Amino acid sequence: MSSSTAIANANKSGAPTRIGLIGCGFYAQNHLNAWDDLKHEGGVLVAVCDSDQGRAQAAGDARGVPWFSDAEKMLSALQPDLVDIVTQMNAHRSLVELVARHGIGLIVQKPLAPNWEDCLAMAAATARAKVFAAVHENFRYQPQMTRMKELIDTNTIGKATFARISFRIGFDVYASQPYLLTEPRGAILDVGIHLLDLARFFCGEVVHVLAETQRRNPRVAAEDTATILLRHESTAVTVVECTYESRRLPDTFPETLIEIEGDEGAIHLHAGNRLVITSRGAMTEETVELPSLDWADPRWRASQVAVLETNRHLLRSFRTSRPADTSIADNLNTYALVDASYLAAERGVAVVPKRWVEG
Ligand code: NAD
Ligand code: 89V
Repeated sequence: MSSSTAIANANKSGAPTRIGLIGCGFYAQNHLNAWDDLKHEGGVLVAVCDSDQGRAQAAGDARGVPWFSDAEKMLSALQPDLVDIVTQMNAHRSLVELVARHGIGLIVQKPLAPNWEDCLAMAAATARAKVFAAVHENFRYQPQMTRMKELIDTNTIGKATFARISFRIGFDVYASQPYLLTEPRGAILDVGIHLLDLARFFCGEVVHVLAETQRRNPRVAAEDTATILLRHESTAVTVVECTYESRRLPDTFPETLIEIEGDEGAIHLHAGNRLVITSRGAMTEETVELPSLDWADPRWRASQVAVLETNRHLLRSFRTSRPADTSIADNLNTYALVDASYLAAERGVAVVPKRWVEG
């Protein structure tokens, strides 16, 4: 019996899923807090690892679990059922391939990799190992996005024909993520990837992409602003826009503002998770309440709630032996839109994105 089958059987029997986390830096604190909140839903943190020994020890001591500075040693010593990789993307491929070689399921943060070739290598390694493999692409698990998807799927607005997905902020993202100042690919790979995933989530796959980028902040190496136009297979058109250089107040970080129009209505997501829903001539309003988290930082709350809801979905998927909605295989089609956006901006032409079909 393969280890994943044995684990799945154990999960069905009610044994908790034993989780190891690799990469105890800035954003991992949200993952660690979310796993704490999910310990009564079948997940239990059993070990942490960071190549920075100080960070590893701080995380391990804070949660009373063993800590390691070498991932291989953690896997061999603890044999977790599921590994949560929260390093920056330059370490994702080596860690995904390592965990897959151990026959262990995994979650890996976005962006999956710095380039398409590494993404494909990770898809191949996890498929070969037949292990659970998910990307922590978490914007679609925000409660307001779940509600919008529910409205679309229940035909509230008819057939979606247009969407505008907007992340325009001035919040200093570089303070907690200084590497964003020097990456050769900037806003599209960092936040555009979330918005492009939402475009697929709401309007389906894409047939071609147009894009313009801007570098408005002289401190950054790459683009900090992008305006992307998508034509979907459904014939819908989506505008995806992001900037870290907005001067608008109030600053809406980390919220994504969205308008989706259909042939029988529209959904408008305003700041504060306020939804204005028009369906066949009737308008209603609702505010999507976010769960209160005792560990939330008000400046990051929408993002932190997304981590909790994403971890919950991924844990449930793993424990019931179902692929994650944001499997590595699925995320390749979001990543393909990132690559197509850069190529479209570089060449000034419409670009047909690569398409990954599993199997
Ligand atoms: P960070 O640099 O603060 O933390 C990464 C940690 O990984 C560091 O402590 C580093 O020492 C450790 N590390 C690197 N290589 C390692 C290895 N081989 N083995 C063990 N540990 C290793 O980075 P961060 O800002 O926390 O970002 C981590 C990831 O989270 C990035 O991919 C980023 O894009 C993503 N992120 C996602 C969201 C979101 O989901 N909405 C928000 C912010 C950041
Ligand atoms: O959510 C993220 O991926 C972060 C951002 C600054 C966009 O919030 O990098």
